[in-house]
Amino acid sequence: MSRLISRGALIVFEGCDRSGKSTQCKKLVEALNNDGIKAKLWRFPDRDTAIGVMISRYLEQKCELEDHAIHLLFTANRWEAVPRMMELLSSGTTLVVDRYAYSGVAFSSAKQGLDMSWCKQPEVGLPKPDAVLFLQLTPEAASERADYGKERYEQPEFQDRVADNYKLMTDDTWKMIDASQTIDELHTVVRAVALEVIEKAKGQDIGQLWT
Ligand code: T5A
Ligand code: NA
Repeated sequence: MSRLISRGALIVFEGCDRSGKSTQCKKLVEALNNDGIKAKLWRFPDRDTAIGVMISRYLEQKCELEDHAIHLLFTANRWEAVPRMMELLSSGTTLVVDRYAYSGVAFSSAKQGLDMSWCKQPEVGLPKPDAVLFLQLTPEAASERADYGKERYEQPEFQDRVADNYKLMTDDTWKMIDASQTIDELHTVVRAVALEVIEKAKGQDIGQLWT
């Protein structure tokens, strides 16, 4: 008789620029691995693929791309990762993902001429996160953190629109977390939430986003 392997959870971190996502993702994966839980860090954009290289050049303001075109590249950068993500999840590895489709929609639809429903369409059907941990920080507080303002979207007015767009996408998988806490305080909250999510995901199928 074969024993079913319980699947890993898909845990996504979202939030405005500099809210501390990458810091928390890394600490969470380390903590889970130390507890003997299989977990892997993932991030979007994945700047290492051919598509990711184009995205990175755009973000670093080294080239220009039409708004719809760059939106579709961000989406394609997620779809190209799906086979590997599904393989890992079904083999029992939890994925801790630094940004996902919500970033795609929140940032692109903050631009003139791209509406939210158009932006969502190419993301429909991606693996649905078991939880979205949203790190809440005011754009003013974010702008005081190191290296703010280097990349394309790091301007307070743009980030305000991004924050409004995020609000329109919240659902019952979202956990709002106060990101003005210290790195360690935040980690304690994040770890507790993640452990609950991982336990709950075991008995459930992976859903499809926005279907
Ligand atoms: N984007 C992304 C799209 O437009 N469409 C998409 O589909 C996707 C996926 C790059 C840009 O691309 C856009 C969104 C972005 O504008 P990125 O590579 O994730 O996306 O961006 P990064 O610049 O790497 O990350 P962020 O700016 O979002 O920062 P993080 O990850 O939120 O913050 P982090 O952890 O790097 O911390 C920032 C600084 O704050 C300190 C850290 O030490 C660091 O110096 N810090 C804290 N300070 C005080 N208290 C805390 N609790 C702190 N936590 C961290
Ligand atoms: Na980051």
